[in-house]
Amino acid sequence: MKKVFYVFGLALMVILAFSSCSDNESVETGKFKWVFDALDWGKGTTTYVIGHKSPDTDAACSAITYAYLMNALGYKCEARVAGKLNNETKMVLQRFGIEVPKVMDNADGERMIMTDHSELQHAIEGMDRAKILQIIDHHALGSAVTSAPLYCRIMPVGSTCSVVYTSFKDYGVTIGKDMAGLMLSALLSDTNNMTSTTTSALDRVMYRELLPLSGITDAESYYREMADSLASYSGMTDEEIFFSDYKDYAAKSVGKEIGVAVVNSLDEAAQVSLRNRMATFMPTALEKKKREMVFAMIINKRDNYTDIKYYGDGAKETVEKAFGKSDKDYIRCEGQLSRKNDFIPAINKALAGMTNTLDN
Ligand SMILES: [Mn+2]
Repeated sequence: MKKVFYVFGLALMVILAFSSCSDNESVETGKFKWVFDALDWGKGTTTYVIGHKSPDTDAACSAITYAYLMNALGYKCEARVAGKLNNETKMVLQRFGIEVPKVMDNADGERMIMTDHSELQHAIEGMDRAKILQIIDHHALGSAVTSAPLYCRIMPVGSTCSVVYTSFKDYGVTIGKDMAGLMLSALLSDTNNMTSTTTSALDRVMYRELLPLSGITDAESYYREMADSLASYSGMTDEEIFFSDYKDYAAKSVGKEIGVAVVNSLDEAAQVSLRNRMATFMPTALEKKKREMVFAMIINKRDNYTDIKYYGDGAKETVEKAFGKSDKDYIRCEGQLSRKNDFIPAINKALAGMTNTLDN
């Protein structure tokens, strides 16, 4: 009799050991998606997923793909964009048959998921009065605060879509052709075709997996098509071009109230024309956005250089301190400067030396 109990006990232990083993395996396939249940989704309420103002391809595509992922996990989400899309993003969405999300300009009282930003300056109006359920990003942590615990995933990788990609993998959601295409395009866009210094090992793994899934056969010519679309500003006013990829930065984070626009060209003629057009508009931009200084980074994507135009009190001194003196009315730098990784840190450093008002 004792022996029977012994055998039974042993069998039970084996079963327990097996079940705990399969528990471990399921960690990788999204066992812990219950963490999302703990968020306050509201009954029957739609949560909006949105990127930063002046949306670029990563801002729009991270919102679309993350909203898709949340819906696949059973949460009612819809993607939104914070303004008109640039021609590159339009081309990408069209290519993969995805509709352009509706524009949302006020988040007051809404349930929100912020992608590709966590800084209120870069968010639509009312984000400080919204219920922010999640932040999915790859920038320095910004000023958004929440009253309830949130789900936050911020990684030092090439694009926010790289972060979204890790969530697809972790929660076991299949990546179809369209989602693969959007995430890959955002990665190519944010990393200048995998050449920028922000490109991480994770980005390269993602690139290898998503390229065949997306059905893109010639990555080089696809990227060229994206770059061409980005640099085509036909029919746009100086103001529309200046604000198509523009960000404000606060004095408390960089030392002065500044605004930085990024524009792209593909040849010297367009470069000269954009330099002049941006210079003409910059005094208006300074007034409109109530900035102390405004800058325009004009990037030649074919020949790999960046011209910096500046406007405002002390702007010339600041930019010369950061990037070297110039005898022209702009400063030329080798390579395609990243606003986030090259320009802002250098300006921050220059302003810190000049004003000593920085707190970090
Ligand atoms: Mn991004």
